[in-house]
Amino acid sequence: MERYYQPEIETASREQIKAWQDERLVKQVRHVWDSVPYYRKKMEEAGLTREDIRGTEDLHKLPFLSKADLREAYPYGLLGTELKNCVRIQSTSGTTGKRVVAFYTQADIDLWEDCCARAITAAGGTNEDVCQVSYGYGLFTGGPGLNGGSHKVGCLTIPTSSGNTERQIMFIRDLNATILCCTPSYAAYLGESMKEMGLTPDQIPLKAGIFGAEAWSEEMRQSIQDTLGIKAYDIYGLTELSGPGVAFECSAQNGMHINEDHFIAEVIDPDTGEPLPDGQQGELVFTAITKQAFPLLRYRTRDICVLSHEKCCCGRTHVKMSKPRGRTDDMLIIRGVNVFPSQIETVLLNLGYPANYQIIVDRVRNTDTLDVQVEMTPEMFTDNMGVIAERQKKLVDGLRAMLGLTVKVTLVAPKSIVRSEGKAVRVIDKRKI
Ligand code: DLL
Repeated sequence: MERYYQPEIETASREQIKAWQDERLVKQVRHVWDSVPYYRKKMEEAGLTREDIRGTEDLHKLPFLSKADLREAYPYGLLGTELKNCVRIQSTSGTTGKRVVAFYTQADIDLWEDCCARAITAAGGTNEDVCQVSYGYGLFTGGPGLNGGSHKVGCLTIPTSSGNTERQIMFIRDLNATILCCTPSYAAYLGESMKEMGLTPDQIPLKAGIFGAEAWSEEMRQSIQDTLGIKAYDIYGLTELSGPGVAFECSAQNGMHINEDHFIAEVIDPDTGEPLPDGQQGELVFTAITKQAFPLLRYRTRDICVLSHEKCCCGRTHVKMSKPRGRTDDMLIIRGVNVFPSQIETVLLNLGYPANYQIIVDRVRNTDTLDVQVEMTPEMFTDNMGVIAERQKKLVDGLRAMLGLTVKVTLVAPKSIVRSEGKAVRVIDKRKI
């Protein structure tokens, strides 16, 4: 039987959801107009006043916010309340430019943790469960968000944070952890390590995993489920909007329900900014309608996905987003062809390789080159060059069929690609353009 953390919200009628969104959007726009001069100026430049937004039908009139705005307004320019009302900051792991700093009131933390509690409950979590949170704790939102959600559900929470793989496995086994929260790449690494220790899925007490913070393919889900003997659920979110739990997967495991009582989702054409209908792929844009301290309106996530309002068998009524296939900014353009790392991952896993790979992009004599370094499993490892060449050819053929592009494949020895404890680094782009 499907369980919900907040059934009256999660299974509300579409009319009710729209009514909440209409009312909250109008209130939020007025609040932002009055308290965030940076955004008010953007609205004025678009010829809008606070009275022009009368409901969700008017949402498309509002100007977009982008990461560039967040950098420009750093640190306090988008604050929606007095600093004395804020109790926490979190920050992105951004490697370029200024970090994004997001602010939270206690009410913002509460709603964020509620969203994470919905995700844990959807994955089957109850107060009888032991939930090991192996996302990083600190400025990264993964640890604190799932930790809060786990408390709300009443799970016994093990805040291991990321890293120290031996200790992770010790706690899973000694304390009978039933739910594991971490990035999918770290889950795969934990699985690989347990297998090496001779543990079979039935000797691992885990029953479910809540994995997100990076793109991962269906094939990778299958492989993690098989190694750990669990059901693996996707969870999505971003620091700018609170953190994990903006959307989460249910028992149907085919897309994530967006918590629409807090976030209005749109998919737009990334080039023209025009909203796209259900089923069409584009960039995901969110409007936070309940958050006080960091009330972002029409924030462009750069994540590429598809929305679906189709009825879900789990009983939840909130719109579903597909697994993001990547970000507009991690889409590679190789000799004019669009390539997402997730497409490469699909081919590798379908041909029986583990999700340990790295994509190296370069430009040699004005031509883009793409070298996919793929790790062999210990069982595959051989020094027979003929066998290796044959395997590489199969991979090149598979990738050509998927991408429409001939790329180089290099098979490398087991354990030669660095394992990640947080978000995996899949692409190294050496082009200087
Ligand atoms: O990654 C929040 C999070 C923590 C989500 C733990 C899920 C679990 P940021 O560091 O701000 O926040 O990165 C946000 O990560 O825009 C996506 O590109 C990517 N991302 C997050 N979840 C998923 C997912 C956290 N399930 C950025 N699938 C987002 C694919 C994801 N990409």
